[in-house]
Amino acid sequence: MTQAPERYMGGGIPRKEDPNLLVGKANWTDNIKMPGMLHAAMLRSPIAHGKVSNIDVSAALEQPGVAAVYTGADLADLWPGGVVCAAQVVEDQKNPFHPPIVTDEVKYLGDVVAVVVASDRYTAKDALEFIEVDYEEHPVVTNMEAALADGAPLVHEDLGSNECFTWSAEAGNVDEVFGTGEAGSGTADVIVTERYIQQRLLPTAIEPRATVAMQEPGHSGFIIYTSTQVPHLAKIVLSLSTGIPENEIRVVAPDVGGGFGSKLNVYREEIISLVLAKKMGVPIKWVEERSENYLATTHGRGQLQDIELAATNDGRILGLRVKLLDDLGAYLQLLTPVIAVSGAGMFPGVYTFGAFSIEIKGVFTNMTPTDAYRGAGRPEAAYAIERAVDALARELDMDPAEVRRKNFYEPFDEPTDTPAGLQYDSMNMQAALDRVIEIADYEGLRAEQKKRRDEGDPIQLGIGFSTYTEICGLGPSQALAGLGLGGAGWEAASVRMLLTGKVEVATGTSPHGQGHETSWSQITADALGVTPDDVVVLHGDTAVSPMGRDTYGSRSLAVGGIAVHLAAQKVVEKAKKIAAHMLEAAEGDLEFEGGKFSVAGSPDQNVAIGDVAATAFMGVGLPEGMEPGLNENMVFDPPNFTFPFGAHICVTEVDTETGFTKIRDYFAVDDCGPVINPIIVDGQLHGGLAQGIAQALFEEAVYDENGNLVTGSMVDYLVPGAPELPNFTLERTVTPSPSNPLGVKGVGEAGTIGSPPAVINSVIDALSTHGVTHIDMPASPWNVWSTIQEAQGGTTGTRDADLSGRPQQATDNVNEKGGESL
Ligand code: MCN
Repeated sequence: MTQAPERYMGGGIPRKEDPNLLVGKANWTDNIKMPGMLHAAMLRSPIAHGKVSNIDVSAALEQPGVAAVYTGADLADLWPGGVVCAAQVVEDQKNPFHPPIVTDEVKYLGDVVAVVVASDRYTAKDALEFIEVDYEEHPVVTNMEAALADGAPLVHEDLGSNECFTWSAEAGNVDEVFGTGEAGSGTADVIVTERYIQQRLLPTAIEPRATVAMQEPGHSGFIIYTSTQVPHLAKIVLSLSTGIPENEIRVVAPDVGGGFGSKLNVYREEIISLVLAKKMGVPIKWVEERSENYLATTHGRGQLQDIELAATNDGRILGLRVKLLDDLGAYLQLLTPVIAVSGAGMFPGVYTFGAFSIEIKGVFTNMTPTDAYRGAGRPEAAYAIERAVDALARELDMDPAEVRRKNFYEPFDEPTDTPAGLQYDSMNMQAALDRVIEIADYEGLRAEQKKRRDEGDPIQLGIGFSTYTEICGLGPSQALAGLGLGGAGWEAASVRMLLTGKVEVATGTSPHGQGHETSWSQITADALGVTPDDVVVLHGDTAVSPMGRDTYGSRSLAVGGIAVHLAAQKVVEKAKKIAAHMLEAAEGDLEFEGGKFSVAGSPDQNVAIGDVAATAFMGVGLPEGMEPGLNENMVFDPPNFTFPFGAHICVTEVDTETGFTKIRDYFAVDDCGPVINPIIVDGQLHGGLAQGIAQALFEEAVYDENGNLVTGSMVDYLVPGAPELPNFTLERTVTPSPSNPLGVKGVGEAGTIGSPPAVINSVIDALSTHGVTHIDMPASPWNVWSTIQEAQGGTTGTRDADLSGRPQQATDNVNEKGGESL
């Protein structure tokens, strides 16, 4: 053990994880090879809705190398629970049974109809061609408003409607503020009415999903290696699906190449692999292909947002009314119904006002199920309020920064009530906004913008703001129960100092790119007075860290990292008792610094914590009655969520002749409380911003009216790369959270939540002299160009977006007291 002279938290030590990842030594699930292992391939429905009237697998069975072919009927008894949904947002939510392999009807393109098991993946895949299936096609519905209309085709005939649930909440006197909804009929002078579309997105982790399931050697139970964010959740859910007792399932997440929320799920392919391993008695591997990933892995977003913002003539917000349609897809995955509901409380954003109401309708459609995708409900909320605040500024002819400032909370550092019934933990929006305005040279930008406008430059400059907050650090068990998730928002850690003074940390978090091995090592090193190199962090295996709630909702540091910190402190407390005994001093007289206990006033009388660990291990010379070992556990259940926040400015150059948008600069001042590792935090922000920009400018899952995914591969689905992205200018303010002893807040999703409205507000700002007040995401060149033409009364032909069967976009409709509808 080397001497630790300094504090590691706050320092940018390089990520421990990277060397293995960079030199090809990572252990991906697809690298796993087991003796006798067979490979599964799924036969997926080529239509979006229909009855399977006949299925003949005999020819496939005859193919060389094929070991088995199963239909849903063959395996139905082995998954009594089906694919599990763990969220119940209202009592009368409709929960259709979700079979891992269908038995009678397919409900979306890619639904699984049969599985082939063969000697290798290519043989299995080739054999799919020999399965004969007859379908009776049923009508398809891909548009949420159409799905709710009388006489709409029903995704689940037996449920009698495509409405899965209606969830609503209200606070303050909404009716008084809005009156009849006309400006002036209530207390509001101005009511801004907007409709926004959150287009569906296709999660594109570098590593698609993969699973190896088998009987655990030497045990009666099963081990499932799977590319997941949630091994602990998977253990429970696989048990509920299959009836295999929970204590006979061990889940291991090897190295996981990203998840972004899409691997916060337990999928049919994991269930199928497990039951095949059980039925066939051999290890079964399934690996998702890239274009299969776009059909079979949950999609993100998918909301239609109607939002009304009420304000006074001088820009003071009085109330907010939101109506949402939430596109669930054909089935409920693990958390589908709660995604929009968990974002509901974030619609008021960083603004304080009195009246708020929201209604969310979850709608079944014949498309891939939606579920968590980086931000999961909060990017949608931040986008809506940040767009609406800009619309208000436009309506009142005020500077967007001024309207925002007028409605911010005064800085606070204790929990503060919000219009949506949450308690924000701490906030200083003024500092973040001041700083971003300064580093962006806002005045200079406005001057340049004016010059370009005056000169009629075809390339116009856009300056877009976003001032956001988000709810993360999921979360207090009690609050999660209130959301319909049952509870269990804690996180666990074990910290053990070994005989040799080295340290093992077992964490219940399950990193898949976030650098927990590094961050948790820093936290532990500071607590124990060792170096991060003295610490090994174990994770992602339910046998190694049996208590865990995994990684999502930017919870890992604020809950799991705190559990590590507190467990390490318990180790120090116990070590102090032993040290006092060893030094024959009173415990109260001991000081602990730099890994040494010393007697106050006589520093030569000291003992290193490593020597204390050896004594504790040997069990000789301990205080009477003390248990041997320096090994402490902690389960931390936070009292509140954490609410990071930030102020962003996106500077775009929009070519009004071609519609091409270039992000020239992106300035972000974010506040996630004290930072454990600035390199990791910058990396999280870079990735998050890139994902938000991707939604704003590039990505959209487009379905045609027959339920075919038109953007079914990376040729059609535009994932931006480094050349499409700007250099980010990042700064931070630091406002500690009272929710945990280190004051930290999450950062894993912050960039994705803050950036889409900054980009779109910027594009609209650039085009405001062309009469543009609204544009949908993604602001592709065609979309921008045709929006300009429409704003100027021209025609544009057919827009790509019309193919999607999305609801027709209402034009902005801004009512002003005494004014006309625009
Ligand atoms: N951190 C820090 N100081 C802070 C806040 C965070 O040093 N004040 C560090 C933490 O120690 C941790 C990292 O930043 O190493 C992220 O921490 P946190 O914000 O707690 O988020 P989680 O670890 O819980 O990660 C989840 C979050 C989510 S929800 C998605 S989605 C997402 C994301 O992380 N998916 C990712 N980042 C991702 N990054 C990669 N590479 N791949 C994904 O799939």
